[in-house]
Amino acid sequence: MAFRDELTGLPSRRDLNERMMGLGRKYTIAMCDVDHFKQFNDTHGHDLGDQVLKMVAAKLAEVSGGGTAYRYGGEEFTVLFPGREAAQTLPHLEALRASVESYKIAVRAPDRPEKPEPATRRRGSFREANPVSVTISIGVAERSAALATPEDVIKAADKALYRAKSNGRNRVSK
Ligand code: GH3
Ligand code: MG
Ligand code: MG
Repeated sequence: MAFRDELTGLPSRRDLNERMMGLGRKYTIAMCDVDHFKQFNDTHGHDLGDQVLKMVAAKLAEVSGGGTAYRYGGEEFTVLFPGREAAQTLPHLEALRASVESYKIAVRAPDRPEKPEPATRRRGSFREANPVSVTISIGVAERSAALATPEDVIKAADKALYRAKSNGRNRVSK
């Protein structure tokens, strides 16, 4: 239905599907997934999880190297690079990965702390001293004779993403 994802403002999977129909013979697809995001939600709450997805989406939207980012679903995103070989996209994806890793997320202090805070410290103020961060893993694949359709390339990028996860996460794998 919607071409734009409500939470992140990124174009949606439907838009990606339309775009994939008109691709030429050369393109690269990256599948990006937030690391240990279930644990993040469990620790910090779903609302902060949503803020994290917005932050990650904002970084993805600004990816360099001619890529366009889409929300594929949940905490998974796709970056499409028309006319690019995978090797050309790697520095841009690495910069994206590093940018997410270095982003510090302020955690709101609990509304009712066990120990009352000094009056000077306002309720709900941000605890800048203890920021948290997230990382993403990225799998990359390019169109080739063996991977002739966008579906083939997405599957290969997913396999590369799986390798990025099993090799320790917070990395780009080809
Ligand atoms: P991995 O590093 O292997 O990717 O682990 P993971 O925990 O990120 O993977 P898993 O697939 O187990 O969990 C994905 C989590 O993403 C679970 C789900 O609650 C969360 N999630 C998906 N969509 C949203 C969303 O829109 N908002 C929030 N806050 N969480 C979401
Ligand atoms: Mg996932
Ligand atoms: Mg994940």
